[in-house]
Amino acid sequence: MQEMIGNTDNHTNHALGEMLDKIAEHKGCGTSGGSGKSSCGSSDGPSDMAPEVWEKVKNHPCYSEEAHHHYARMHVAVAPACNIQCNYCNRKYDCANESRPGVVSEKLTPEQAAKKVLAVASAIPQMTVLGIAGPGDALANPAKTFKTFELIQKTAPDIKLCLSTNGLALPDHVDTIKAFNVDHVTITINMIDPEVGQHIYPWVYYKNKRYTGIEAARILTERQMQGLEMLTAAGVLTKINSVMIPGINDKHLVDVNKAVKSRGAFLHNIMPLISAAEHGTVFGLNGQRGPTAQELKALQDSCEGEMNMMRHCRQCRADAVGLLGEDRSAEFTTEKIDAMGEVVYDAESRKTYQELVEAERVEKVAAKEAALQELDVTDVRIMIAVATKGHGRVNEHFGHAHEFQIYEVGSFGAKFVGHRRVDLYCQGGYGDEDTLPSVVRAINDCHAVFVAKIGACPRDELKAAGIDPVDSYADEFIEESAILYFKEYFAKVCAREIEHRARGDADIRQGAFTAAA
Ligand code: CLF
Ligand code: SF4
Repeated sequence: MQEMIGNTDNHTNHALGEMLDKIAEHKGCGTSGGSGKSSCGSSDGPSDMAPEVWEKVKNHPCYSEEAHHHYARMHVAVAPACNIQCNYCNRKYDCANESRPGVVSEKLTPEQAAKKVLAVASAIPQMTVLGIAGPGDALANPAKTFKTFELIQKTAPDIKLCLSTNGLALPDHVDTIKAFNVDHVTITINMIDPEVGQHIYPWVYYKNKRYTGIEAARILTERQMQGLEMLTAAGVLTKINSVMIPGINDKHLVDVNKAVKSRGAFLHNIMPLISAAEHGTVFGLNGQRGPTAQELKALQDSCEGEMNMMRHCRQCRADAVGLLGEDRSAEFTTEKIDAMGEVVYDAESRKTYQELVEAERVEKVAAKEAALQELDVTDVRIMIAVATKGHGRVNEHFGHAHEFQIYEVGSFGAKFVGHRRVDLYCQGGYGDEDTLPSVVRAINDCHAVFVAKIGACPRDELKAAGIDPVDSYADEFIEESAILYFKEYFAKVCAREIEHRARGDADIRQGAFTAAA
């Protein structure tokens, strides 16, 4: 049994019991050797998959967790219409299958989109993927979606093409998807049982007719499964998005996971329902809650044995630009792009920049491997929150973090397991004391928080909450730092326990002596 050590005493005590058995087994700390390394989920690297698959995912920030620290994606909002209705969607806003609810994107024509892609690609050379994810459904607007792909393929052939769909129209477009060399398709699949589906989809519009209830859900699931099988047969990588809706499909998503895996899906991304009355959705208005972070993680964990799970999704908007987790869309509004005149696409300087990124990735992996050497085999794990603005490094100040990336660390190494959004603590150069408790709450199951810099006040508050504020790894690689920290932590815990045991033995001997006397 593996245990998680958080910052609570009972967790610690329980895990230590397990750890002591390991210490006994291995005759003390530091003597056992063995790596116990594993990689899992979308953190997989080139040694975990076929070379042609690695080639497709290595620079895609959504399909490779490791790549998302280095490479960016952009969306163009060219697809306004939709052919189904989801109870978590309000058509005033972007498609909630691939975006945070309540967001409105600036709609573009394919020609405007093509110009925007060139402008962004020139300004952000690590932007490697163009996705079409709404604001409606990419394949309910096939002419606009494929026209955009055609224009990009001509002007910027090095950019990967990606699309997201609810799947209803998918079987009709697999040939075109293949013809445009679209290597990545996301299908949102929330159910495989129409009995469940009827509570999520009030209607679908199929072959010029509107269907409702169980019949609507049955048509949708049949088309989704058919489309997935066709994509797999065509060699297109598929990611399945599922929205976790407590009480409606939460338990059922385990069956969805098995069904999509058996049909060749590459990655499963279970996202939380985000539901609020002000979004004006059916679920928002009837008080349907979303899952807690713990419920989401438990479901993701339970599915992990079945297939790769994505945990770094940021539910981005239909005109998102930048690294996942950052939003640079405001820098590239239609007004600003129109004012640019002709945009020249400089493929060479993009290539040069990406070569530097690749060199940094190699350095990062080597640093991680070196840190993993001689780490004792143990089932102890801790969680660490990290403030980062990219490149896989600890390079963000505590007060400037909009989110913390969460890593689980143990003898297997450091594994990304999620992220926690927080309100900005530093406002106009001053710490916002009202915000601090909510930031601490967001990461209170973590043992430490790694930051580039932190002030005295949040440092004290974190310590009081049992979270170790660590700024000694500023600008270092995250995974290497996390492993080094874990080693130190583990050595300290072992030493303390050995001392504790020795004291316990002495007390027992003392007790025996006193009793005998
Ligand atoms: Fe966009 Fe989606 Fe392609 Fe990525 S997003 S179409 S696969 S390029 Fe990525 Fe954004 Fe999550 Fe989507 S983080 S919402 S999974
Ligand atoms: Fe809304 Fe997307 Fe569902 Fe269409 S598929 S109803 S746009 S969430």
